[in-house]
Amino acid sequence: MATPILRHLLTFVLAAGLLGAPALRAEDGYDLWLRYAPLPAASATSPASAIVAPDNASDTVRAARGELQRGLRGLLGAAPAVQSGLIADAIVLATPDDRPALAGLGLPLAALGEDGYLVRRVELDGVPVTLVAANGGRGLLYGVFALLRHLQTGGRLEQVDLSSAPRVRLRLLNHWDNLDRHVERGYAGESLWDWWRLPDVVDPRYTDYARANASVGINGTVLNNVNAAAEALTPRYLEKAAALADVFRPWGIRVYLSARFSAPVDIGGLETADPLDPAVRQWWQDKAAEIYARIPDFGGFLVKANSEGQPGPQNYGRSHADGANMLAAALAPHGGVVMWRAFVYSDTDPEDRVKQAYSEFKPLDGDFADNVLVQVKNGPLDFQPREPFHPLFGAMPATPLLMEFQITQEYLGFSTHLVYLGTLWQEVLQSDTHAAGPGSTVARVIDGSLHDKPLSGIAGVANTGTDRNWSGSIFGQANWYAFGRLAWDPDASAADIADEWLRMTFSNDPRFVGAARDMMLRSREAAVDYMTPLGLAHIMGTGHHYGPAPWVDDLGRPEWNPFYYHRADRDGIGFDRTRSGSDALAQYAPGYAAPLYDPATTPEQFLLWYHRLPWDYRLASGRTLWEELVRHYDHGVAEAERMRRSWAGLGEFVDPERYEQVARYLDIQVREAHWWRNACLAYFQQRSGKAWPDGVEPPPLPLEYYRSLRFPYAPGDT
Ligand code: GCV
Repeated sequence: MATPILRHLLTFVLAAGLLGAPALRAEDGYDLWLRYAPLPAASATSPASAIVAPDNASDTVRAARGELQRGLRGLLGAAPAVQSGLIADAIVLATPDDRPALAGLGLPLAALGEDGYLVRRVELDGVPVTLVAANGGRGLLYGVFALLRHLQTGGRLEQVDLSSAPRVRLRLLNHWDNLDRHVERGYAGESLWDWWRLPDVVDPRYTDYARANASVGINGTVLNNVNAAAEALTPRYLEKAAALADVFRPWGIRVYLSARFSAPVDIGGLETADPLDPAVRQWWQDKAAEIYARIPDFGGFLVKANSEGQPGPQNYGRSHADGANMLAAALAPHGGVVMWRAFVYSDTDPEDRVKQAYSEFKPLDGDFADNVLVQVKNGPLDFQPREPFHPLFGAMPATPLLMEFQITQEYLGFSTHLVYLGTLWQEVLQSDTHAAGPGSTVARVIDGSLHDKPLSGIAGVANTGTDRNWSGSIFGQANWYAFGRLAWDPDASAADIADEWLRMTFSNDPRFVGAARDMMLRSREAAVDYMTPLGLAHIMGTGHHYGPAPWVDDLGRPEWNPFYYHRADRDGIGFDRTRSGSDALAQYAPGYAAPLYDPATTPEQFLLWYHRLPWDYRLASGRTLWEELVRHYDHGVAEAERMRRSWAGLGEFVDPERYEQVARYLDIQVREAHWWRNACLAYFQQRSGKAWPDGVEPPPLPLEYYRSLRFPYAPGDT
């Protein structure tokens, strides 16, 4: 009997043969959204006659030129030659410096800054051309990728008219990659960085990584885990990091490192890492000089300090600002920055965990040096399927706040669940902090415009690894892509991003794009519903965070336990964060918080995040809380099944290899959605003592079964 993959291949070959159409070539996902698949004859755009670029091109312009050739070769079947003389219908890459004629065109180049671009049809010295203009090499590179995206998504060369500049300065990936290649919370194989063989062996894959990042405007990468090994700062590893920096540089990507705060002791032979100790300060200054000697455009340090066991300034009775400023002083002469993480919660403080970062950092507003950004996760807990935005956004007007999103799906089913995160990030970025009145969105805090901050940044915890498809799954690539596009423009639409990713990754056929975009846009809400509906959070398995475990209540510290976050018993469920509880709401501006004090005016998506309510509490639907909880879990499962059905109808648009991988993963997702639903409902039913609502299927197995499951080899664990 034919296996599913064989069956699919057969259908494919037969269909292609019968219809006389060429079969789609098998693809393994390595090419990401940069496949440059031939444009169908009907939509083919007129070819370009040549690529015109300056003779004395920088490495970055050479990279742009090469990418344009590569892209056009794939899309149009032939790569135009590169030359320096103007000819009609050429694509011209130009900056005002190398082509003074640009000045006469009245183009709005000043508004583009260093990285913006403009692509349009113009007459240059009387010759009609497609112009890619920018103020420097990086802008040209981004312009080339924008032009290629335009063609890949069905646009025509002769109609091109694009202009864009990034709203955020630092657009970074954070790799939680250890030096032994284990990736903390990684679900796509090992670390891309082959530390052991570097710098002698420089994998060509590093260039493809840089191309992919540059194509979405990512301009920096933190190579190593925030749970940092001090060895990353030793000469041996700096040499390796320098080799990576050399590969990334032409693509506009700077290298950053996570710094372990105790490095002066761990590798420096000092007896203290006290940030006010002159010898410690000198050690970091010397270390910075050593790094810049090897990596002249080194970006700076990312630091996790006094968090989850990492050392930090508080070990010496100093503040986070003391620690950050000491490193900032070492980097400042070289132009580097410090990204100091606010992901802190104490192992002794009984305060509601989601309040602790604000309590710690808000009083430090104004104390940080100019080259420090405080890096804040999107929500106050930890990358849950849904959380409110972090109360620090808008609350530190004197400090640049750098957004930390998680691209890797630590709490969202790992790489085998299709969960498009563009919608999650958009929800956060469009949240209104009300910090300076209505319209003070998180996006405006992050891009620096709300509080007039020249330094701004967004980071995404990478989902890349050695898997051929980079992200562990094909649809996981969409999250990498969407992160980059939102980092460039935090007001971009998640739906538009999904649309363009689908077109570049699979097909421009509207029948495919419409159905697949619908899957993507519904997928995050589906995951919320089958995992943590109505504002529930952090009920995943201990340590690995795989699967449901709402029952865990016996770990050493209260906030390690899922039970801490829902507190379900006979009387009700939820965490009271109003005045009668932890009053976490007081950390938000009144314009945001006021309606949330009352459950009746709290959006249902945050109901149990802010309120503890009896099971018979009636929601707007007229259903009780218990009935609504059951309904949401059932809806999540139905949505997962719907995704699988939708994909089953899309086989004709996708090559067999990628089609099959997505299909098999959707099988896993459906199975695990059922598992989540059954395990959580079995548990909450037992806690509540409520009868199953009419027509609802009780879980097929007893609670004890779900509780007995163990996953000792789940990937990505610490
Ligand atoms: C890198 C969560 C994750 C940890 C991670 C930590 C952090 O707790 O489970 O793996 O550590 O966040 O962001 O520092």
